[in-house]
Amino acid sequence: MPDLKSVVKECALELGFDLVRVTSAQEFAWDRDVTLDRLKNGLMDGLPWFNEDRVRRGADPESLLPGARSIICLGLSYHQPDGQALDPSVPAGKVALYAWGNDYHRVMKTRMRQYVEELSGRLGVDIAARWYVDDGPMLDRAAAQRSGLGWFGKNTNILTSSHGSWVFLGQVITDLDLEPDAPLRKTCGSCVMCIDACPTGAIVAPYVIDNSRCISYLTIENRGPIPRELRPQMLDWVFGCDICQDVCPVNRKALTSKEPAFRQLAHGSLELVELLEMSEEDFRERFKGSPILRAKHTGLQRNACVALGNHGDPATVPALNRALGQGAMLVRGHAAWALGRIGTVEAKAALESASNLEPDAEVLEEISAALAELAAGAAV
Ligand code: B12
Ligand code: SF4
Ligand code: SF4
Repeated sequence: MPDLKSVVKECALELGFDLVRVTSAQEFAWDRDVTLDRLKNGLMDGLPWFNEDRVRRGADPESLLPGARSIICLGLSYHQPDGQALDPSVPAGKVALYAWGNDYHRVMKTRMRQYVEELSGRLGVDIAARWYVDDGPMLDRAAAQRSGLGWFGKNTNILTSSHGSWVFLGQVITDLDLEPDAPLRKTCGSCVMCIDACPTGAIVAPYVIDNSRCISYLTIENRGPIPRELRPQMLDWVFGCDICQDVCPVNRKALTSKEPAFRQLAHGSLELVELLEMSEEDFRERFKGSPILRAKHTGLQRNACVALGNHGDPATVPALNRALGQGAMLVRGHAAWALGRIGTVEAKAALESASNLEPDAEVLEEISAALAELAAGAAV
């Protein structure tokens, strides 16, 4: 007769999860204090929903499920071999690997519900449970670390021996009394490759991200303009960023995801001019069911402008000029910046003509800054 924990684990693996470990439902007191400190020091700035109350609730599983005894920590890999190559002569923007397929919140949440039902059936009891995957106050990484599912990398991601950091993390908080697994003893050692590789300097110290410098925040969560000084450092990322994971040696041996829902490579990289010219309706249709919707239509177009400015292809000036004339306010401002970066005679003429017509003060400021850069010869 298999013991309770074996049933819990076998059931998770049979349902397709790649990793499963168990920790107690005790408070995450250390992680709570570290996270509250980060909040106080402005390192989570830009995420108004990530507040003190949320952190306190998330660090206390008992407050999420009265009578909680254990947390079953689950990992689902989204690692894919390289995406499809686009024609190199067409400027394209990169999408972080986690967003190449269907939205993981839905995929994993559905699987977790099935898991709780199946487990209740196998155990012959109606287990009390609540489950989360990046959709509640739980500190997902802290739970994964304490359960030994993986260990904290200096880029703050949870690294696993088998699947690297390319895993989504979920937890089932339950009233089942399970023997906790031990945390791993692994560390990054003296490696600092992710810190050196981060183009915006967002990993301000080992294990510390400054949210408002991270390309992932700037391209996905940020609803306003992207700070001008960070734009050149964002390279061609239009949704999320994988640089600190791509360089990580632990990820070299990561197994590929078995999950078909993540195997939809259509969104590996996106044609930038197409993004810039996409209507709101087309945007919703094209990215239906994808995490990319989170950036919103104007957010993605803003990101496309930044990537086009960094590509510097003169052939994209007409499209940027159209965006400067007809785009949303946020897009017009970033189109002006991109034209300034490209800096051809046509780009300068487009900026000058828009400076006479533009009604919005913030966009006018972007146009003036772009023209001033050109006058200084910085971008020509
Ligand atoms: C807010 C958030 C973001 C923000 C802010 C990032 C940040 N600073 O936390 C932004 C938008 C930037 C972001 C980006 C990404 N995110 Co995010 N994000 C979250 C979210 C909602 C909360 C994270 C959180 O609690 N942050 C607070 C800080 C303080 O936590 P932390 O950095 O983990 O801090 C811990 C460590 O630093 C550690 N620590 C501190 N000092 C020390 C010292 C030593 C020696 C050690 C060992 C540890 C250690 O203790 C701290 C407390 O636990 C979680 C989902 C969730 N509900 O948990 C997903 C989550 C963390 N994100 C995830 C992903 C996939 C990403 C991206 C990879 C997406 C992408 N490709 O663009 C990037 C990665 C960027 C990066 N390098 O972290 C996954 C990570 C999976 C994994 N394997 O780790 C999560 C867990 C979602 C999920 N359920 O799968 N994210
Ligand atoms: S996701 Fe990109 S910007 Fe953010 S910390 Fe990693 S390398 Fe830096
Ligand atoms: S790149 Fe090096 S320091 Fe960064 S998470 Fe990976 S092993 Fe750790």
